[in-house]
Amino acid sequence: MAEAGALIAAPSCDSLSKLVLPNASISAVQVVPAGEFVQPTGRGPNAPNAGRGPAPSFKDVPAFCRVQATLTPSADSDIKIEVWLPVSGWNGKFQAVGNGGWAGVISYGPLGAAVRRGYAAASTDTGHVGGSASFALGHPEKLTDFAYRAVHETTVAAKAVIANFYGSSPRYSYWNGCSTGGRQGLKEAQRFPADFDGIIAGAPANYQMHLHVWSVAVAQAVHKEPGSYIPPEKYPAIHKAAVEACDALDGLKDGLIQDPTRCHFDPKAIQCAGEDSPACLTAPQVEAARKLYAPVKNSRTGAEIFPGMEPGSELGWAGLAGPNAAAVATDTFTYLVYKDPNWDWHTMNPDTDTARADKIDNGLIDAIDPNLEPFFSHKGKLIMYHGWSDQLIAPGNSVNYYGSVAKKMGSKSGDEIRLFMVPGMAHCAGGEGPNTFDMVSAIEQWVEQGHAPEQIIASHSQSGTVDRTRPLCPYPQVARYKGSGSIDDAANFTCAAPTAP
Ligand SMILES: [Ca+2]
Repeated sequence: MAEAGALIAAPSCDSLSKLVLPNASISAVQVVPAGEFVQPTGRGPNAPNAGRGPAPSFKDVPAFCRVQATLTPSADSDIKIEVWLPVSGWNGKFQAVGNGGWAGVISYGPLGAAVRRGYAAASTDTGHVGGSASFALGHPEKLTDFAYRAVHETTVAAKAVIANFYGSSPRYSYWNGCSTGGRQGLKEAQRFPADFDGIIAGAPANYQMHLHVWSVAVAQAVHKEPGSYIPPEKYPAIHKAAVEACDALDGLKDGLIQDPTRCHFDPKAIQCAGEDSPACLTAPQVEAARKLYAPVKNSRTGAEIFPGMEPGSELGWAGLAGPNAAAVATDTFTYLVYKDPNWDWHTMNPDTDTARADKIDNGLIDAIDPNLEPFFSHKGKLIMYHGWSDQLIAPGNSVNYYGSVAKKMGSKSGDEIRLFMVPGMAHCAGGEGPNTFDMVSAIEQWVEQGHAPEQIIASHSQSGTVDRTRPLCPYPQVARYKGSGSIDDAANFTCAAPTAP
């Protein structure tokens, strides 16, 4: 049965095909009836969502006007964007959603989630197809599109499409992204401070050059010699030992390490006494595991290049410490730094290659500027979050960026930026800790009502049933048990300053 709203709005959706925007062409417009969106499929590794988890469901996405456009801010640009406009029940607001890895695909799942909440939403592929950085070879303008231009241009175009469709501009505009999407959000705050009123930046890959030096260094640590490699069947034993060593340090035995920075677990604790087995580590594996927990440093100056894995992250180590270095990281050197498809990751030298990558990037992709004065002056609010068990981007990176902003902006920063570290959460989602939470409501209440988030309730589910809730606390606060009641109920916890170690 067609919805009345769809029938009324269809003509104006249609008319968007004639909309003229600078450096843009509308390629298709259509009303998608409620629940009928089907994610485009492609072939091979470049297919939308390939290797990025199960395909999202769109069954409960209400009817929307789907606008597809191509943006060409440079002669070499080929930026695909989609703007999804609810045909009825628009909440008057705009939400742009971020990408993962090297992008190269529209983020359909997050678009659907935004429209479900009544948002007009937008996503871009950032100007190339497929999740590799090979597009950048010989295409500096396309690299600029990936680095920041595609997101900004998408935002400008989407706001124009929204104004045209509804007859009014969005009352509030938000960014919502994790990983590369977190980097994109921070880049927006730093470079285009007027684009968004609120930004959610999860587990940001905002120090990409250093992040990828570290990612490759992790692979080098477990491939130093054949005996260094830690087979994944040993991860549970390391994980168990780390959690057992540090669980109680936060005052509560709950299987979670509330603040891993206080945990000084030495994997030598499970070094094999006799026969090698999945329950213990050989001496070279102990050495490799120690390197994974440690930050990567410049061997001459001692300067930290990037923080290490935290205790608790072990179950996800295959992401970077598998049989090969992660392609998302080696691509930075292959296609951006050395521009040599035959570059061998075994040859990376953190001392020299960090400086080389920094020099070549020169702040293009990296988004580490701590000066958020223009964003704060625009009344912008920034929520960051990061799982303490992140296996792909060391969580200390978010602590470092947050700290750099606090140092630069002084006492103002607490009113404009908050960081929520998530015990036991892996990269952007998943993990043993409560890892499902509603950052969109938190940023809405902060931006629209002036209520800064004092805590955000997170939940953990097993087979679709919630088995634990827990407050996430603004860093450096941690969730502290009140001393009575279920440890699986958030009501029995309070956000408090960390106690002295
Ligand atoms: Ca604990």
